[in-house]
Amino acid sequence: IMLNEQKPTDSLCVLRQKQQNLQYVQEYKPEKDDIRYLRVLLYGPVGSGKSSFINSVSNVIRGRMTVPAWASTMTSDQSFTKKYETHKFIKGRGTTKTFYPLVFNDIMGLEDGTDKGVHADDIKLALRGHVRESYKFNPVAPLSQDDPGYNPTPSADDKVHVLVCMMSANTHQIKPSILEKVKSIRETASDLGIPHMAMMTHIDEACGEIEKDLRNVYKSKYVRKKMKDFSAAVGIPMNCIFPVKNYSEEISLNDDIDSLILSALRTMVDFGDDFIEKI
Ligand SMILES: Nc1nc2c(ncn2[C@@H]2O[C@H](COP(=O)(O)OP(=O)(O)OP(=O)(O)O)[C@@H](O)[C@H]2O)c(=O)[nH]1
Ligand SMILES: [Mg+2]
Repeated sequence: IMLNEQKPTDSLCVLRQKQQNLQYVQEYKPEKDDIRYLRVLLYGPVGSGKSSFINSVSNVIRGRMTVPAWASTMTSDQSFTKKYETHKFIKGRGTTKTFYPLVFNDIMGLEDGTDKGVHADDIKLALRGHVRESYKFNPVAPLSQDDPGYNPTPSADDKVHVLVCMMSANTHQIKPSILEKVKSIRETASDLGIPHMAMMTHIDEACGEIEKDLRNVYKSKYVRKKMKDFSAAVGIPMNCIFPVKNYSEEISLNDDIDSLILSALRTMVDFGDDFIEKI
């Protein structure tokens, strides 16, 4: 009998890896009685693609395009997202409908300057679970303990299990005041033992070769340099920074977009789960 031994092509490898990561993420469940959800908190400059990433995850995890409800359709220097909101993803349909035990929190963007955008202190409070659902951020003052939006007694799954910084590859230079905020948030996360990783978005807009073919991402000197500079500026190691392209104008799913999103997602699940196992 002749074995039909075929050398897998690049495409096959990418597809197989994507399928494995998808299954891994879809089947993930925290193994702790008091933790129903693994909670990921996204933060980063205005327009970096936080809300778009949540939409993208929804597409990937559900295996179909979903209504892009949360991202802005325009670019502005002011944050489109203004509230603290938990996003869950529907699993199944009709009577068997539930949610995946992986949730994302979206927040207002970081802006240059002191009284603009989300306050770094608010992100620190969110890490500990003190920010209530639907709290509307106030750029002028961080959440105070007597505000109804303050939750004095967070449960184990109100707390953040993995913190993710979103950066756009399509910006010339990240403003020093934003880098300072990122650094200070990073320190707090590290004091709390919360894992921190980063994603570089808008890679398609930053580099023509990537726009042509997303698989050129690991060959792009430009993106690599962007990631290195960011890594050096805030101290997030290179192997914790993931390049992604969000679903923005596509009308159907795309394996190359999915596979980048899924490698980042799988690492988020692993990092978050390590933290959950520790607490
Ligand atoms: N080409 C491209 N466009 C993107 C990408 N990510 C986001 N966008 C677009 O960038 C714009 C801003 O994206 P949002 O997801 O609203 O950004 P955000 O970080 O939530 O911004 P704020 O809520 O304002 O802080 C939208 O028009 C998105 O469609 C990407 O990877 N590639
Ligand atoms: Mg947003």
